[in-house]
Amino acid sequence: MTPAPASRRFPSLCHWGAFTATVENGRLVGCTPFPRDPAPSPMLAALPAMVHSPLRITRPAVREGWREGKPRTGHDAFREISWDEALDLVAGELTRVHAAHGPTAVFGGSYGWSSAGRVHHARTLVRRFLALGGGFVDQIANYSFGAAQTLLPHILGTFQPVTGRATDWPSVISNAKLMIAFGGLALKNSQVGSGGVGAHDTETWLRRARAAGVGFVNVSPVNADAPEFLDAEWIPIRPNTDVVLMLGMAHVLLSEGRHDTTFLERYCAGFDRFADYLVGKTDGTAKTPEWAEEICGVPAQKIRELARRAADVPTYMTATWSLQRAHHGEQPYWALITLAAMLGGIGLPGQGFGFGHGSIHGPGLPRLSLPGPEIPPPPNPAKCAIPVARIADMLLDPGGTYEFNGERLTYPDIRLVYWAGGNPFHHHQDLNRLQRAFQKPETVIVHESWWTPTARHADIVLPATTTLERNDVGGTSRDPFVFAMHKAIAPVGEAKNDIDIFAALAERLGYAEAFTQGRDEMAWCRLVYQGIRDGAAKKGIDLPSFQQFWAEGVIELPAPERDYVLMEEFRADPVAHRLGTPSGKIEITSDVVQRFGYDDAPPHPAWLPPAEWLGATEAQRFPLHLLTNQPVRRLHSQTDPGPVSVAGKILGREAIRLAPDDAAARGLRDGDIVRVFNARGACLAGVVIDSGLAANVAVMPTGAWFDPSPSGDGLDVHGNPNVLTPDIGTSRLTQGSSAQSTLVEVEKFVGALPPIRAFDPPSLARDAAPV
Ligand SMILES: Nc1nc2c(c(=O)[nH]1)N[C@H]1C(S)=C(S)[C@@H](COP(=O)(O)OP(=O)(O)OC[C@H]3O[C@@H](n4cnc5c(=O)[nH]c(N)nc54)[C@H](O)[C@@H]3O)O[C@H]1N2
Ligand SMILES: Nc1nc2c(c(=O)[nH]1)N[C@H]1C(S)=C(S)[C@@H](COP(=O)(O)OP(=O)(O)OC[C@H]3O[C@@H](n4cnc5c(=O)[nH]c(N)nc54)[C@H](O)[C@@H]3O)O[C@H]1N2
Ligand SMILES: [Mo]
Repeated sequence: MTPAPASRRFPSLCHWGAFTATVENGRLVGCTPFPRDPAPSPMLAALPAMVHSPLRITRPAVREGWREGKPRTGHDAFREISWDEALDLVAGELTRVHAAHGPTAVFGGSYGWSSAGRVHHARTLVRRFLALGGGFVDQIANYSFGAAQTLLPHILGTFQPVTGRATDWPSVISNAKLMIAFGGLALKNSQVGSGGVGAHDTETWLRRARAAGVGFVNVSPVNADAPEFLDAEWIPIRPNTDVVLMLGMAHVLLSEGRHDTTFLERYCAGFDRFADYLVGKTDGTAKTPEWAEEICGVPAQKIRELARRAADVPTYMTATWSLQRAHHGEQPYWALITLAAMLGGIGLPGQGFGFGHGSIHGPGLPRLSLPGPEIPPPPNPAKCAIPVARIADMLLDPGGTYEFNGERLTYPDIRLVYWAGGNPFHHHQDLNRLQRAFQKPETVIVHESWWTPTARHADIVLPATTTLERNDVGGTSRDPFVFAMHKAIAPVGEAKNDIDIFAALAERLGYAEAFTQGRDEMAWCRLVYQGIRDGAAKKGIDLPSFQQFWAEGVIELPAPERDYVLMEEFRADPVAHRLGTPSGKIEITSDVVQRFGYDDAPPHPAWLPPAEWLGATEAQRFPLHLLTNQPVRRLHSQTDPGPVSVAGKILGREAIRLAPDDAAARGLRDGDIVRVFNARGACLAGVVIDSGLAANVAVMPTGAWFDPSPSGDGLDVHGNPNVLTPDIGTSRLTQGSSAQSTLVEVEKFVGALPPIRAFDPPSLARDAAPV
């Protein structure tokens, strides 16, 4: 009998949950979910295969053809080099570009989710490294809620309500009778929290709400956006037209005198100007339910009923972040706040509005208001940043001007791109355009653990460890747990920790001390933990010593003594707790936004048709509205080659969901491979027929690894929908991502299926012996 291999267990964490890593013979063999987690994510099962995947980058590598200026195709060959050579190359390129062009020629925004561990958070580290090295061009806001992040300060004086700071579930459960969820409450999204999740309890809270008699309404093009146990009423809506439904409801409240005039006078500014728009004084069109029905497809009678119901019973309203990830995506958010103001429940227990309940783990979770574990990067001496989603515009148009939130700005001339902890060839829109934009810089440097599409577009690739290969501390302000993440296995291949790569580069560049501050890994872990401990101490909570925390692997912060209610203090005393807006009130009309004079961002909520939607002329050529939502089987593009994600593919391609009539009209059946296309590009996908979709709506999750066809015809053979999405800002006000405003056509794919190459490592030459 052979003895069982010695098995060791380590506490660990990723964005989709906490777990115990089981290690045998130096290999990760299993992930056992955190015992306190009532609904662990199935995505945990992808980790062992991913950590030991043949797609791991095991040695530093340089792209063949880089020095000769050959285009970056995503399928180039690489040559492996030693760490010494690689670090000299990177330090040399940074020095050369800084000397010749200054810090604004280095782009280091490096957007992306990186790891749940906060010491080794790659994006934070690259910004820290570049800031201390003289500066760089950064990225501000995010793809998640970029439009809201810039808009909400004009209306509420802060964007906190969009980050997940919401009225606690217990308050909603005891007080609300109706919850209207624009974009639904899909549990697939609450698998994930940036910085990790302790207990996945969104389902628990939703079930309690249902049991307490809260009625749910799911306003979404997708029925599956509400879990069945909610018995939600489904109101199918045309994508990107929620603002129209809300305006129709607002019109009912106003014309039937059901709006709360006292609340509007005391707590809001500019309702009268909005009312003039609502009744048609300003543009000759009254925003009646009949007007709304024509545009959003929801019957006028239904709009009336919903408005009356919301006025009759205590109502809580939420919207997913996806609503604002669309052209003119500010409008549904502004309209939702306005609608809640007209209903008068803002600041009362269980009423008013919130955001993100269907987007992420955490909104509504009772949690003490404490900062999560983090080490913010130092100030950037170059003082230059672009709105995150304007990256391709920046690369393609150096010196070009653009507008953003009241400012006219100029794009810098980028020579070097540095990315660690993100995958722009997943996250950005119009990837064929991004690929053209990526030809502009002289040098692209990427730290990655796997040969992702972004690593394949780099010139110098440095292999990074995964969280299992280092010690860290993880957690988020949206969750009451803080986790110790123990190093479970040795680095795979020659992979190094991002922090050590940057320290070695800083050493070569002469600022090692500033970068490391003399700390090693465990000293950083202690520092991060101490930050949480100090924050807790200020609230009178005594947390255990680092030693004890590290040994036990987890701490749980106590539950708050009373429910948090969004804007409760403002409601109680609007003078003492005036908002950070110019009027100190909720700005239903904003004079500041009016002064900007943007025709794509008026001073109050309004219907502005997006460039692409089912009512656009474009819809004659491309008659399906494509929603690219978050994937149920992975986090964005992470673990896409792993077993959990791959099990959801159809002949290796990403799935596209089509309504039965839309499929029948094109002669398509379940399992067919189709070409999804528009004027920007095309991708392959496998058909899934779904009777729970609004008419003319197609749904494809994001994150299939970009696999451009070698013929250069703009076809992605794997099913990455970002070859189809438009690369335009939400508006000049917020310049967010407009991913959800996409029209496409679908046709049966004929001919031999092209092979998927994204899951094979690139061709790798090796001319130096491993060190
Ligand atoms: N069409 C469309 N596009 C979208 C969206 C949409 O709804 N529709 N959603 C957008 C949103 S909200 C977001 S947040 C973005 C997400 O975009 P990203 O955050 O860029 O996507 P990820 O796939 O999470 O990429 C993270 C990368 O970091 C790498 N990584 C992880 N840990 C480490 C580490 O420790 N070190 C290093 N060096 N690398 C590491 C992973 O391997 C992975 O490649 O996508 C956006 N794109
Ligand atoms: N499993 C998993 N969960 C995730 C992520 C992941 O990659 N995987 N990513 C995380 C990240 S980074 C973020 S930012 C959040 C994003 O959270 P969201 O952006 O809110 O997520 P989505 O899944 O794109 O959208 C939620 C639902 O809104 C609906 N919807 C789309 N457009 C419209 C519209 O115009 N009107 C209405 N009424 N509904 C619409 C879609 O049917 C969709 O299912 O998700 C997080 N959660
Ligand atoms: Mo996001």
